[in-house]
Amino acid sequence: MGQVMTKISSAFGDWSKNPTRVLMVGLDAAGKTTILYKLKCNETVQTIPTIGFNVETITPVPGLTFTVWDVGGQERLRALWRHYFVGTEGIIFVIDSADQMRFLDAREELFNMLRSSDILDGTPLLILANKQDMAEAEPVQRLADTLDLRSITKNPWHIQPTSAITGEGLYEGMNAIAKMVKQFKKDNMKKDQAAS
Ligand SMILES: Nc1nc2c(ncn2[C@@H]2O[C@H](COP(=O)(O)OP(=O)(O)O)[C@@H](O)[C@H]2O)c(=O)[nH]1
Ligand SMILES: [Mg+2]
Repeated sequence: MGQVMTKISSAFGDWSKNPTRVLMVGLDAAGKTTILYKLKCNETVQTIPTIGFNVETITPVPGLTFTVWDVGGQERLRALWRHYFVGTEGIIFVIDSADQMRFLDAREELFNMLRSSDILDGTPLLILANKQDMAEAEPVQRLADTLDLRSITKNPWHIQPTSAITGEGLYEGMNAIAKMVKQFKKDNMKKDQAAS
């Protein structure tokens, strides 16, 4: 088992009894599939760009499931997304920090998704500013400004610089979302108790 995986197990460790579904999305080529493989076996693999609504799923530790797809274009498929939003307790939005040409596309996709239905209100959001190993990568604070993350008010969020190639930042990111998801579950439990 890879080092990243071992650390993630400790971040998400006690969740085998309390299953959690995390959605990982982003424009194509942002690095999602590479991150998945890195999380799973700490090895970098060649990936083929995903076509259409191609959903990947992995369970890196018992009880924790990542569901992954590309956003962008494919308008007619968006209606299907809702189905995956139900029961989601964490969102990871991956962005290619070196692809300046598509920052605004990424921002639009992120906000469209968050606004597409109230199902995602309150759901913790982790933004992975990926490909930070590249010379032309946008520094994370500037990327946060460009993406206008401060205008996200309905979701607790955190932005983390990463490199899926070196693995840098992946553990920190997973740790950050694990904390947010735990809090989210706690709050939901309180709400349920208050309602009953
Ligand atoms: N330099 C660099 N390349 C990356 C990184 N993450 C992914 N890539 C490369 O970017 C391309 C697209 O990655 P992929 O995981 O297929 O993106 P996806 O479409 O979001 O699943 C591949 O050639 C990866 O090797 C990274 O952190 N740094
Ligand atoms: Mg992919």
